[in-house]
Amino acid sequence: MFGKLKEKLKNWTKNISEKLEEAEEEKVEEITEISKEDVKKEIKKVKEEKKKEKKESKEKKKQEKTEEKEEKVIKVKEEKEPEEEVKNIFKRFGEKISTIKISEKEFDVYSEELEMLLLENNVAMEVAEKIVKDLRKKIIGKEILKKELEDEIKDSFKDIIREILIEPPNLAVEIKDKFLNQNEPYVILFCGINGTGKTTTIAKIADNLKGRGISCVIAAGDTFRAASIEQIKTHGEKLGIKVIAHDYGSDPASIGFDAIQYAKKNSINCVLIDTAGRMHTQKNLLREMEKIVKVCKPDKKVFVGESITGNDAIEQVRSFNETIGIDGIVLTKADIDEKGGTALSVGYVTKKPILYLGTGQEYEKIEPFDKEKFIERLGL
Ligand SMILES: Nc1nc2c(ncn2[C@@H]2O[C@H](COP(=O)(O)OP(=O)(O)OP(=O)(O)O)[C@@H](O)[C@H]2O)c(=O)[nH]1
Ligand SMILES: [Mg+2]
Repeated sequence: MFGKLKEKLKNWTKNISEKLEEAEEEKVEEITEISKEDVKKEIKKVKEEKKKEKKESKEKKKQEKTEEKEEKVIKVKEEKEPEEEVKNIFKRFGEKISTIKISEKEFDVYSEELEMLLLENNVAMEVAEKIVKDLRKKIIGKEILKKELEDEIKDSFKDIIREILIEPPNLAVEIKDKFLNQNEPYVILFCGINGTGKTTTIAKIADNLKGRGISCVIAAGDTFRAASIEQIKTHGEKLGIKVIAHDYGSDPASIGFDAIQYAKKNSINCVLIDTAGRMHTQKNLLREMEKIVKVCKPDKKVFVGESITGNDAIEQVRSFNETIGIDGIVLTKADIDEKGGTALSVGYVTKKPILYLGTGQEYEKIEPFDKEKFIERLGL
C-alpha cells in the first residue's frame, strides 16, 4: 500500500541530503585550504618575531639574571601562541563542517523534482505546491547538523502531512453519544460514483460497528442498478443486519425515511443509507441526493471514492461536496493503491476528514483512518 510514494519520498530525501552534504563538503574543503594558508602565515609571522626577540636578547646578554628569567617566561608564553591560533581556527571550521545551511538556490534545484514526484503519485496540484512551499519555509536557512539532515527533512515532511490531513472523528463515539443524549439513531448517508465500493463499505462499517456493540439497520437506497437490492440483502443476511428495501425504481428518500422509523421503533443505534452510484457530472442525479438529504437529515454525509483514481477522485469529491456538503470520506481499494497521493489530497481540497480506508474485499478489511499510521506507511 502506497509503496510508490513511499519509495519516491525516501529517494528524494536521501538524494537531497547526500547531494547537499557533498556540496557542503566541497565548500568546506575550499575554506579549509584557505585557512591552512592563513595558519602557515601566522606561524611564520610569530617565528620571525621570536627570532627578532632572540637577537635582541643576545644583545642584552650583559643584563642582570632576573631580567633574563622574565624574558624566558615571555618566550614560553609566546611559543604557545601559534598552537592556540591553529586550535582556534580549526575549532571554528570544525563547527562549519558539522552543520549545513540550505540556501534558497540549493533548495530550488530539488523542489521541482519533489513537486513532480508528488504529482506523479496522485497528489493534487494545490497540495503538491503547499508541501513544497511549507518545506521551503521549514528548512531554508536553518542551521542543521549534517548527520541529522535526512531526519530533519523527514521530520519537516511529517509535520506538513500532519497539518494537511484532517483528524477524523471517532464515529463509534459520536453514534453512542447521540443515542445516549437524544435516544435517536445516528444516520449516515453514503454517496459516490458507480462501483467505488459504497455497498461493500456499508456492509463493512455495519459489521465493524456491530463488533463495537452498536446496532445498525441498512437502507437499500440504490433502487436503480440491476441486482443492487439483492446484493445488499445478501450482505445483511451474512452479517445478521436488518435491511429495509422497497422495489426497484422506488424513491430512495422514502426508503431512508422508513429505515429511520424502523430504527426509532426498535432502538437501533445507527442507520446506514446506500445510494445508487452516480457520476459527479450528472446534475439531475446529484439533485436526487439533495432530496434524500432533505428527507433523512443525515448526521454524516459520506463520500466513497477509490484511492487509486487520483485526480478523478478529487474532482468527484469536490462536486459531491458542492451539491450536498459532505462531512467525511471513505477511500476504498487502498490495498491496491501503490501511489497514496489521493489519501493525502482528498481531505485537503474539501477540508473534510478521511474516516476509513477500505483495504480489501472482505468485511474486516476496513480501517478507521489514522494519521500517524498513514505517515508511517509513507516511511516518514
Ligand atoms: N480491493 C478492494 N476491493 C474493494 C474494496 N471495496 C470494494 N471493493 C470491490 O469493489 C467492487 C464494487 O463494490 P461495490 O460495493 O458494489 O461498489 P458500489 O459503489 O456499491 O457500486 P455501485 O452500486 O454499482 O455504484 C466489488 O467487487 C468490491 O468487492 C476495497 O477496499 N478493496
Ligand atoms: Mg452499490
